[in-house]
Amino acid sequence: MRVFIGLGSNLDDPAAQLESALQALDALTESQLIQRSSLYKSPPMGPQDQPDYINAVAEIDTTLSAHELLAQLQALELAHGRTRRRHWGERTLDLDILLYEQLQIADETLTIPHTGIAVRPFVLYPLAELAPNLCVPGRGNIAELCLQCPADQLEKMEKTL
Ligand code: ROI
Repeated sequence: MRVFIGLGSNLDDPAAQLESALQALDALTESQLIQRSSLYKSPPMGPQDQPDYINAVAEIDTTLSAHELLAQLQALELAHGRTRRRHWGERTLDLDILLYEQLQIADETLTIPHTGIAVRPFVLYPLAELAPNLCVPGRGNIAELCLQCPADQLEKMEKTL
């Protein structure tokens, strides 16, 4: 299955957190890292009294189900010392399933496509770097969604891999 995962961090050397998370995704059971976006820097959405975020998107190929993958990603977040300090607050590592094939899921634990996908530039633009022509079920084509999502606060960083 073709799956896109959003990565974010704003604590404990965010860029290093993301690089290490990308390696962990490549090593994930029943999965393979296909491609990764550049790193992007942006001011926090939500409470402003926290550091800037670094975000990226990864594409993996996996035979894990969406819920199996979620459990794996949550374990990875914990392994990276994630603590949830407050709602919409700072975190060492955030891993979100953005898209799982063209599946639409909404249950107690999982919403796919990810809720913020169409309105968060730090998700949409790295995703567009990997798959501009992909369709987000119920929302439309990624390149078109970008046109309606201003990216003036988003800074693309040097690709490191
Ligand atoms: N803001 C930015 N810029 N990037 C994120 O990844 C991010 N993640 C979050 C909240 C707190 C909503 N703000 C964010 O969860």
